[in-house]
Amino acid sequence: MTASSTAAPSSRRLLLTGAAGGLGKVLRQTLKPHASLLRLSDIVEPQAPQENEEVVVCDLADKAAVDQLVKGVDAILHFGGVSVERPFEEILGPNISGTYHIYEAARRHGVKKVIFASSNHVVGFYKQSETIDALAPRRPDGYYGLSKSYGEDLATFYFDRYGIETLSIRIGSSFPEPQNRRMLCTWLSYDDLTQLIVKGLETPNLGHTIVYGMSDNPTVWWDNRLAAHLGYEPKDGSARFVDKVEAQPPVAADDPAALYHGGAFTAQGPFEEA
Ligand code: 15L
Repeated sequence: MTASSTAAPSSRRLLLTGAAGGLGKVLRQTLKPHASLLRLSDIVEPQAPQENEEVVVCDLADKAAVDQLVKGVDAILHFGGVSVERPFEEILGPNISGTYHIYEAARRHGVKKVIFASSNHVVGFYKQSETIDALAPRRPDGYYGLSKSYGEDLATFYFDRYGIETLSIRIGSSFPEPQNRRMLCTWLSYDDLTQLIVKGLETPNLGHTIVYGMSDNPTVWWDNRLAAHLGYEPKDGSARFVDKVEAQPPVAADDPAALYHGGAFTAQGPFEEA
């Protein structure tokens, strides 16, 4: 039997998928104090294991491999899969089948908590003039956003049917600093992302909670009051980057980057056969 994910970090065994990716590499460092063991997986080999780490190469599209991957952990931080807009065929295995495999393995092995790296692209087609909360109907802006939307549906289903709890973090733009005007609104610092994950691990009765992953930015399009039970208090904000970003050339008013929550993602595709 696995320990509860709300257990003290000294006895918390975490699986991090996508550990060789941009956010995965950051979380590998920042989550160290919050886990007794970090099992790090990716489709490409993550860096060699350090103390209290295990490294596993795993294709999320391989159901049997994912089943083995999940065995013996207390909670899963699911950050693996394709993280940008791509043709449906490239998204299907890692993101859609892969997330299903994660939940099935969680069910089979009695893992009761998942932190799911969802994305703002599940609501990417809202206009930047609109502010929405987690109850707003989803408006995915591409196949990537659709796969995250499906992941959120899996989270709801596996809670209702099997009691597996999930925090879906609709990550805005998690980079060292905001890279453009849109990201002044969507930016999520690495420290605030880490705080959200830890809140997700420690909050009891999570059910399926959806939270927008953003720092305390001067302008935001998302309302997190429905996730108040997490007690998330962002410590960073994009205000200190405003001057630097606004020195960039202006963006045309009809550019998707200036129109939609999802920015340029809303204008990608179609992906025709060669
Ligand atoms: C995402 O979901 C992507 O993974 C990331 O690369 C960024 O593009 C981000 O959204 C964003 O919207 O800025």
